[in-house]
Parts: sequence; C-alpha cells; structure tokens
Amino acid sequence: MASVLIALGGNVGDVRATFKKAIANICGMTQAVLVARSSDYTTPPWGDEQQAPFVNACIEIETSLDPHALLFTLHKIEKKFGRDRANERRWGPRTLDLDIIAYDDVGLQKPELTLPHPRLFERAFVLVPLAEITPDRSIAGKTPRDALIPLAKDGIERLPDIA
Ligand code: A4P
Ligand code: MG
Repeated sequence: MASVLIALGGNVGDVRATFKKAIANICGMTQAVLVARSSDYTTPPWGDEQQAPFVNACIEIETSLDPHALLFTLHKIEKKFGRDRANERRWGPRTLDLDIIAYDDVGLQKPELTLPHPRLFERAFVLVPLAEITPDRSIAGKTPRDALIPLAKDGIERLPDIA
C-alpha cells in the first residue's frame, strides 16, 4: 500500500458538501483507507485573484492503485462533481480540484503527472491543511511545517467542523 497525500480545492457550489462526498468516492473508487483528513479552510484565490474565495483541505490515504491509475480515478471524480475542464481557464473557478501532492517518496517528471506536486511549496493554501495532518513528513526533503515558514498566510482561516 502506498501513502498518498491529496489536496482538495474548489470555489463553485457547496464546496464543503462536495468535499464530503468526494472523499467517500475517493476511498470507494480507489479501494483506499482514509488515514487522515484536515479541517476545511477558507483561502483567498491564488494565481487568478478575480474570483471567489476557495475552500481547501488535504487528506492522507493508503491505496494500492499506482500513481497513474489514481490520477485517472481522481479526474473521474472531479468530473462527477461538475468539473468541466473544456470550459475553464487555468487557475480559474472550479467545483472540485484534486491534486496528488505526494505518493510515497516517488519522484515523477511527466506533464500529465509530476510528483511531488510541482507548485506545492509556493502554496500556503495547500501547506496549511497539510501541516495540520502531517507536519513532519519529508516531501522532496522539506516538511510542510518548515515550508510554511516563509509564506504569507493572510486570509487563510480554519472553518468550524460541520456535522
Ligand atoms: N498534473 C501533473 N501533476 C499532477 C499532480 N501531482 N496532481 C496534471 C494532479 N494533476 C497533475 O491540472 C492540469 C494537469 O496537471 C492535469 O491534467 C494533470 O494531468 P488541472 O487541475 O486541470 O489544472 P489547473 O488546476 O488549472 O492548474 P494547476 O497548476 O494544477 O493549478 P491548481 O492548483 O490546480 O489551480 N487558490 C486557492 N486559494 N485555492 C485553490 O485550491 N486552485 C487553483 C487551481 C487556483 N487558485 C487557487 C486554488
Ligand atoms: Mg489541479
């Protein structure tokens, strides 16, 4: 079984309800065990600032799917929850974005799959939830806790748990 970190993001629709259903789908469709789930966070939009705030979270799962099969399944789940890649712009609004942050210690440099995630260390909206569930995991030689130190965290707020 591989230990995998997945980042969830979205800013269209009832994103927290989408996350809840998407996590159940991830576990069901990848025969995965959910090891940890962060809180949900509200985060200011990054990259393209002219859009609604996002909700972000991270999970850790254990799965026996290989990285490409996992990515394929995550894309199917994004689509199921209304993601329409044909009609969206890069870094623009979306119902659900599922990024693989790390897959064990695998390093991959392909356009369709780069591991660990290439923009992880620029993104407090991923590192804040990641540091909640796995502050000391070494990812490409850095821990989420250390990677967060130089980053601005303005506007990132933990949302209260929902039933
Ligand atoms: N891809 C390569 N490596 C990976 C990986 N490790 N995990 C490929 C997932 N996908 C990977 O992804 C584009 C392609 O990257 C995929 O086809 C996949 O094969 P995408 O999700 O369609 O593209 P994107 O989302 O437009 O671009 P990018 O750079 O992945 O950015 P994000 O992070 O996904 O951008 N602000 C806040 N606060 N919170 C957010 O969650 N998200 C975005 C979206 C912008 N601003 C945000 C947030
Ligand atoms: Mg993405």
